[in-house]
Amino acid sequence: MDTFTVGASPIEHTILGACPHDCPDTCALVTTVRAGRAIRVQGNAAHPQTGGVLCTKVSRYLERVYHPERLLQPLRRGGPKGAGRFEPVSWERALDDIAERLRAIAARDPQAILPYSYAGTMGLVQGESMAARFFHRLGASRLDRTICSAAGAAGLEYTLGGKVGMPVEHFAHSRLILIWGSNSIGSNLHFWRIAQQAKRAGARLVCIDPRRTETAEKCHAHIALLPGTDAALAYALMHECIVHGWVDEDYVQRHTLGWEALRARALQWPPQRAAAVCGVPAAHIEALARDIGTCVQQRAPVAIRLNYGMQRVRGGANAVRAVACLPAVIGAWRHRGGGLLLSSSGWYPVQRDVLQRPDLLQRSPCPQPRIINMSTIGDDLLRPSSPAFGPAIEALIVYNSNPVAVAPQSGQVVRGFARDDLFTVVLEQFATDTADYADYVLPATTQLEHWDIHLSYGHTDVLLNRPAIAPLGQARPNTWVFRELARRLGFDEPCFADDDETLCRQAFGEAVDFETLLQQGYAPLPLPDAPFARGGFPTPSGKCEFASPRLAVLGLDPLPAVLPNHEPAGADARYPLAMISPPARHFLNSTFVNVTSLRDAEGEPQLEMHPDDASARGIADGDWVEVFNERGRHRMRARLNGRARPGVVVGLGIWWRKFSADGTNVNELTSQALTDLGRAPTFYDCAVQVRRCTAAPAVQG
Ligand SMILES: Nc1nc2c(c(=O)[nH]1)N[C@H]1C(S)=C(S)[C@@H](COP(=O)(O)OP(=O)(O)OC[C@H]3O[C@@H](n4cnc5c(=O)[nH]c(N)nc54)[C@H](O)[C@@H]3O)O[C@H]1N2
Ligand SMILES: Nc1nc2c(c(=O)[nH]1)N[C@H]1C(S)=C(S)[C@@H](COP(=O)(O)OP(=O)(O)OC[C@H]3O[C@@H](n4cnc5c(=O)[nH]c(N)nc54)[C@H](O)[C@@H]3O)O[C@H]1N2
Ligand code: SF4
Ligand SMILES: [Mo]
Repeated sequence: MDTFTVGASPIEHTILGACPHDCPDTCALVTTVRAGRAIRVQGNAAHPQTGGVLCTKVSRYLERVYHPERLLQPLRRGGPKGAGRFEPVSWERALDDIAERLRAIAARDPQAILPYSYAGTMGLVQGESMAARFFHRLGASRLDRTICSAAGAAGLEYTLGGKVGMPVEHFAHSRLILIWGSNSIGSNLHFWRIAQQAKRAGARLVCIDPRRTETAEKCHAHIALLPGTDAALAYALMHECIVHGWVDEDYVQRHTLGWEALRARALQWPPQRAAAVCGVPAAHIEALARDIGTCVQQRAPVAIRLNYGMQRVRGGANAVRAVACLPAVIGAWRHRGGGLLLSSSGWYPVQRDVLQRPDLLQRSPCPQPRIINMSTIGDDLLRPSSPAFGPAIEALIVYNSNPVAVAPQSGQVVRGFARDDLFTVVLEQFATDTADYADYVLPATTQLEHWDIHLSYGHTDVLLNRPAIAPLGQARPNTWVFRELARRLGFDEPCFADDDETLCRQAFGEAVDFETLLQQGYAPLPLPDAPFARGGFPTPSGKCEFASPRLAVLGLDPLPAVLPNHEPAGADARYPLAMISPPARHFLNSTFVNVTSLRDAEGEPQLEMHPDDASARGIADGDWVEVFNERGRHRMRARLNGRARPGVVVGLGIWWRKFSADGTNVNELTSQALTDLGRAPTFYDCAVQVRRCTAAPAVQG
C-alpha cells in the first residue's frame, strides 16, 4: 500500500498528492481509493496552507477524472481540421507515424518543429522534464513561455531581483493589506483565508481592481481604477508618503538604489493627477495613503498581495516595478507581515538543468535554435520562411495547453491551426478547441494517474504527487510519450530512460528531503521570517532597485515608467470601452469548462457592463450583445450586476469556443501586442465596442 490509512475499511486506502492546476495555492490532496477506483479527493488537513479545504473546482476533480468524454485512446484525424472528427489508432501506429514525420522535418531543419506547452499541469515532471530533454536533443524551436506572468516576472526581477517576497502565512500579522490586481476569493482562495485571519485581528483590507469582484465587496475599501493605470496610483501613494513624512529614510538609505530619482518622479504625481489617469476620486487615493501613513506611524506592518491581473497591459512590467518600490519606501520589509508578494516561485532551488538538460542542445543538429513567443502564436503559425524568421513552422506538439482558446487574437490562432500543411499533435485529457485541430490526439493521464512534484507560486512548500490509480484506458503520462518518441528517433542518452519517480527525485536533488515528501506529501522550504528586513535583495546591488542599472544599460527608463495602454478606451475612442477578461471562479483558465456542474455554475458567456454604458446603447440586463473591434466579434449575454465600472466591460474567461453561442470566445477580441518588458500578452488592454443584437445564432460544434 502506498501511504497511511485513515481509519477507513481495509479495502480503502488514501494517497497523498498535489493539485496540479495553475493556481497560487498548490493544495495538498488526499485521494481515497477503493478497489482501484478513486472515490474521494479532499484537501490534506495536515498541510497548513491547504487546511483541508479545496476550491469548488478541484473538490469536483473526480468528475474530471471519470468524465464520460475523457480521451482514452490515441486518435487520428478523420475529417477536416477543426471538425473534431477522429478515428481510433493504436499507440504503436500513432507514435511510429509521429516519429517518422518529425524525423523527416528535422532532417531539413528541426527548428520547423515547435513544442507548445504551458501550465495545464504545474508539475515539474509532467511539465518540462522529459519533454524538454526531447526537444533539446531534437534541436526544435524553443518556446518563450510568456502567456501568464512574464511581464510581472520582469518587473520583479528588475526591482527585487526575482520572484521572491513575503512568506504568505505572514499576511496573518499584517495591519493593512492591499489586494492589488487580484481576486483572491476567485483565484487565490487560500490566501483569502489568511487575509480573513488578519482582518479578525484588526487588519484593514483594501482591494485595487477595476472590477467589483466578490473579493472587492468584502474588503473595507475598493479602488476601482481603470485597467492599466496602476503605476500612476503607486506613484501618487509614494507622493503622499514623501509629502507627509512617511518615508523610512533609514531603510531607503541602507537598502535601496536610486531614491533621489524615484523621489523626484513621485513628486510629479500628486493624487489629483493620478486620479484623472486612474478614473477614481482623488479622495480615494488620499484615504489609502492615510491608511498607509497610519501604519507607518504606528510601526505596524503593511503588506501588498500583488497579483498578475494588473500586468496584462502594455505597461504591466513597469506597473509591477512601481508597486514593488512601495514597501521599501515605507520600510515595510522590516516587519514580519510587511512587504509584498507577487510570486514565491523564485525561492525554490529547482534543478532545472538536471530536469530539462539544455546541454543536450549541443548534441542536436541545431545547438542554438530560435525562440518563438507563445503569445504571438497566431501570427507566427502564418509566417512563411524568411531569413529573419527562419523556417515556417511545419509541426506543432501541444501539451498542457489549449492555445486555440487561451492565446490572444484567436481568429488568427485558428487560421494558423487550420493550415492543411501543418502537422499537429495534441496530448490531452479532453477534446478541447485545440485538440479539434490535431492530426493526432494522444490521451493524457490526470494527476491521479501519474507521479509529479510541485513548487508553488503562492506559498513556499514543495509537494509530491503520487499516482492514486492506474491510468484510465490507454491514457499515458506526457513523460511516457516523449520517452517513446526519443527511442524511435534513436536518442540513446541514458537520461531518456529515467522513470517518473527518478525525475521527481532529480527536481530538487538533496535540497529537499524526499523521504519527508514520501511520508507527509509536502516539505516547507526553510525561509527567514522577514526576508528583506536588512536588505539582501537578490539584485546585483543587493538592494531594492528603484532605478535599475540593468534597464539603463538596455537604453530603457531606469525608473518605473507610467505607460498608457496600447488601446486607450474612452468616449472619444473608436472603441470606447476597455474590456478585461479575468478568470471565472468555476473554471481554471480553459480547464473545467467541460465539467457540466461547473459550467452550469457559470451559466453562459456573459459581458458585465455598467448600467450607464448599457443604457447608452439600449441594452438591458439579459440582452444578447455583440462585442467587437477590428479583430473580431463575440456574442455574450449582457449582465448589469454591479461589478463593472463605467467605461469598462468584463467578459469572464476562458470559455471553450465550442460551448459559446457563436463558436468564439473573448480572445477573439484580444490582441497580440506585447508588454513593455517580458514580451507578455496584453489581454486586459483591449478596446471594444458593444451593441445589442436580437438573438444568439445557433449553437455550433
Ligand atoms: N478560479 C480560478 N482561479 C485561478 C485561475 C482561473 O482561471 N480560475 N487562473 C489561475 C492563473 S493561470 C492565474 S495567472 C491566476 C490569475 O489570478 P490573478 O493573478 O489574481 O489575476 P487575474 O485573475 O487575471 O486578475 C485579478 C484581478 O485583476 C483585475 N484587473 C484587471 N486589470 C487590472 C488592472 O489593470 N489593474 C488592477 N489593479 N487590476 C486589474 C481583474 O479584474 C481581476 O479581478 O489565477 C489562477 N487561479
Ligand atoms: N482573455 C484571456 N486569456 C487568457 C487569460 C486571461 O485572463 N484572459 N489568462 C492567461 C493565463 S494567466 C494563462 S496561465 C493561460 C492559460 O493557458 P493554458 O496553460 O493553456 O491553460 P488551460 O486553458 O487551463 O489549458 C491547459 C490544458 O492542459 C490540459 N492538461 C492538464 N493536465 C495535463 C497533463 O498532465 N497532460 C496533458 N497532456 N495535458 C494536460 C488540460 O486538459 C487543459 O486543456 O491563458 C491565458 N489566456
Ligand atoms: S485550483 Fe487552487 S485552490 Fe483549487 S485545489 Fe487547486 S491549488 Fe487549491
Ligand atoms: Mo496564468
